[in-house]
Amino acid sequence: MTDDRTYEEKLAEFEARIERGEKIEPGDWMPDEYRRQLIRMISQHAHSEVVGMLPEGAWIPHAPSLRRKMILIAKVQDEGGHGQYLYHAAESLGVDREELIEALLAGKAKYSNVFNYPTLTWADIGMIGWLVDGAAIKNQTMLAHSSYGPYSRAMVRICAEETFHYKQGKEMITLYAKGTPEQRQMAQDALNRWWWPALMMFGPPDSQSIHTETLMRWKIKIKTNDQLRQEFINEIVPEFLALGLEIPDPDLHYDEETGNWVIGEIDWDEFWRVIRGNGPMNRDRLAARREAHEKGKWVREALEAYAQRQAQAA
Ligand code: BYC
Repeated sequence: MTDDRTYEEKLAEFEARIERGEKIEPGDWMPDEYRRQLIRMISQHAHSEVVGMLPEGAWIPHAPSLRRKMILIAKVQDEGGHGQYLYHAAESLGVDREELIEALLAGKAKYSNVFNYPTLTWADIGMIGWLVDGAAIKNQTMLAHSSYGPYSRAMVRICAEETFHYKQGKEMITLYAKGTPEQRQMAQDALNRWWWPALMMFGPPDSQSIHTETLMRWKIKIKTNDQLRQEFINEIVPEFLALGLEIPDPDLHYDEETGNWVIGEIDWDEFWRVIRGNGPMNRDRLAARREAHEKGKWVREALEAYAQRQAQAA
């Protein structure tokens, strides 16, 4: 059946559907820019999950007990699974997964700033679970209401698993903050190093954000970067303070009038440097992904050969 509607008519119907709270599904008409924005965002998100396995994965051989090792292995596996859901969600928009991965390996695709920092001590594992996954959950709970069906459904499932990650991280840091002076120092040091990169995860300030306006118009994002960052700060600051940990920000203060914890200036030069490939661990992260991709080549070839055999037999 031919569709005789003009572009303007299709756009108006598309926007009316979003306004009514309907989900847009893969076969539905959508503006090219909506598709392009989703591919950009979902693929960056998928890459973040897969690259995000590396800083924590490095500590699997050094976990201090069998219980901690099992939890960490499960968490890192979950992140790989999240990458899979998200590559699938991106593929539902007509893009090829191989192409997306090639862009990552070539250093052309972005992934979350936060995974370009090293994990120096075991407490970093707890801090990533609590602080980094906490920030991710804040953002992803919002994205679970996204207008694109496959992305919003992937977020619901991912958030459920992330909640387990968050709890194990919080349990660990709570234990260390109340533990020996060495453990307490380790927890504080981890907070000092992960605080600012975690706040940067929400993206640049609204005044410098390029995509927020378009994403919010089509309800891909429901809140701005600064709104989510502030909500997260308000939730997490009292929790760290209650444990006697110090937030590494001399300007942090509570504003009675707005009910907000107000932070000092974020070093946005550092953020842009890191996301453009010049953070402390960018080169190592991409080298590790390239090596893993190369080592997995025989598996992809075997799967391809198997699929061809099945097709011939059918
Ligand atoms: N890192 O216009 P803006 C996890 C880029 S993983 C890097 O504000 P937008 C976990 C942005 O892409 C969870 N780049 O963008 C896994 C844009 O560049 P391009 C990861 C960033 O889209 C393993 C430019 O800056 N979560 O939880 O409106 C272990 C301008 O930004 C970042 C997601 O991926 C950043 N932080 O808003 C443990 C969530 N921020 O594309 C845990 C999905 C911005 O023009 N993504 N940029 O070259 C989003 O929600 C949004 O894309 C963002 C940015 C809030 C990140």
